Amino acid sequence: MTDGITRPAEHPAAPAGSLGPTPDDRFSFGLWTVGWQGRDPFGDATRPPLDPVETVERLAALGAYGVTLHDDDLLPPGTPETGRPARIERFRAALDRTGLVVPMATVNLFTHPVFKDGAFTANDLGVRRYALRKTLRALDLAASLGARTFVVWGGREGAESGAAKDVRLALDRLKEAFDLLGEYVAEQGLGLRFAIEPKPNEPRGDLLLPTVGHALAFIERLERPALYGVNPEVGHEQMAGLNVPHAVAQALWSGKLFHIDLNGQNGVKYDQDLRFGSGDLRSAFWLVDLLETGGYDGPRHFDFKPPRTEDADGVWASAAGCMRNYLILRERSLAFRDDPRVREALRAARLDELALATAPGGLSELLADRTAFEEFDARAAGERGMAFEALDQLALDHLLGLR
Ligand code: XLS
Ligand code: MN
Ligand code: MN
Repeated sequence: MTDGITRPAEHPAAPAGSLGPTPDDRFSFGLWTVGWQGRDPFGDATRPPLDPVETVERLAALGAYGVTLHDDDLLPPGTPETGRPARIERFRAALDRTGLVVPMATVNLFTHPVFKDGAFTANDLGVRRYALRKTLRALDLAASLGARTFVVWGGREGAESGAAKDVRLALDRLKEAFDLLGEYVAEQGLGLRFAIEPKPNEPRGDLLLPTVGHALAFIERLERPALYGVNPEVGHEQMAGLNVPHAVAQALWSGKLFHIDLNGQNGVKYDQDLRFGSGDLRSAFWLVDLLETGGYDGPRHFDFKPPRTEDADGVWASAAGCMRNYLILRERSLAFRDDPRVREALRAARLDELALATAPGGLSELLADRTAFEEFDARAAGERGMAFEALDQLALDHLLGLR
């Protein structure tokens, strides 16, 4: 019989200091993340509400650089107009005191019953106009707090049944809304860019703009495409069974990775919002490797939910874990990229060849080159191994800390 407590040999502690986050690491957290009270479809809250000022102080103490928010996180619905300035000032004073910044803000278009059929694509015209006005106010709030990015997650833009939503018309309304918001930002000189956050489902049966690819295609149909990018969330792409680093790489390649929501997810199921590093650790490794080597210089934003099993200490342990796991993976990625054996394995896997243009001399040169086709030994190329397995094993060794 086991007593349930394994006692492995003592491991040397991870190098202290190198894994302590600092503001230079650009870690940020949403007020709604650590502030989640644990209310889910089956159970009540397990934690008391968290004061945004306390969140700012705790995050600063943990080494984060930024805090993000929905309009309603700071100004709960029902806050009288006259009560808004005092709440904002109290929050701003905490930011000033701690040096924390607000790199991103967003709008809640999903909690209130008015948004039960969506916001910008609600069938009810009045709801759509109300949603736009609420968002314009949230844009002003974001700009006044110094945010540079405005995330829009279409929380309830979707449907549960076929005839309930004419998707082509809904996309017309979605474009109309984004174009109006873009016009406002440009005319008011708010200095904000939009990051559209895709998600395949939940809370609606099916959501519009379900994946990064859908969002990238949609952006190109807008009047001011340069104003819009994407905010991929790790778990959301995984809910659709997709490869997160691939999605993020395409966003980067398109110049559209304006922001990112980091968290953990175990495969195709409900939106788990686990601590970053939970779930698919290999995918998290490649994602960190991509962000660190791919030229992304935006915030590393955690959109996670400390499980409802946790008390306040557990909440902050969970937040610290997100940052620690990112830093561990960053350290592992650096070790991988620095290893001469890896560089050799990359060459053996012909990654340097992938970097060469396929037909630098253009179409006529390609057509004239007999070695490209008539004399090309397709059989030999088909027989040649690509050496990917050895390369991937090196990566796994590094990820597991064996190199
Ligand atoms: C929900 C989304 C949400 C957005 C911000 O699934 O992740 O938290 O990031 O509204
Ligand atoms: Mn999520
Ligand atoms: Mn998110």
